[in-house]
Amino acid sequence: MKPLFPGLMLFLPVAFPAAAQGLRDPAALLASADADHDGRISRSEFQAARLAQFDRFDRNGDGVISRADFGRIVSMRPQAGARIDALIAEADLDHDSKVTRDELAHAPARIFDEADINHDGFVDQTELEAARARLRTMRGQ
Ligand SMILES: [Ca+2]
Ligand SMILES: [Ca+2]
Ligand SMILES: [Ca+2]
Repeated sequence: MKPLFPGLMLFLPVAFPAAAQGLRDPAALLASADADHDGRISRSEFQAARLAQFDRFDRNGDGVISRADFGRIVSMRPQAGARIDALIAEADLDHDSKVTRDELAHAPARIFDEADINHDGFVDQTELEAARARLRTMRGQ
């Protein structure tokens, strides 16, 4: 079955693979966030897409995202663990090592800000490509 549009894959309720994909490829999260299909991602589209992932990251369903949600992944893949820590640290506004839905909604959009090179509040296709290229460079590919 072909997905209706590639971004739909990210919103299917598949617990781990999609979450891991989002962690591995922030550009994929950005690309899938274009809810109104105008070819560019606004800050609010990005924040909505990020919030839509909350339940997927909250794997044990206790209402908060914490390390407890990623126990096995963290021990199997130290790199993923570092990314999860970074994600939690970025959104954990009251520093209790747990991210609530409200905290995620209000967390800084660092991925978005880095991608929005001309700071017009939108990530367009050129900026998205640049973000992908940067990520590839970071990974040494
Ligand atoms: Ca858009
Ligand atoms: Ca949880
Ligand atoms: Ca918190």
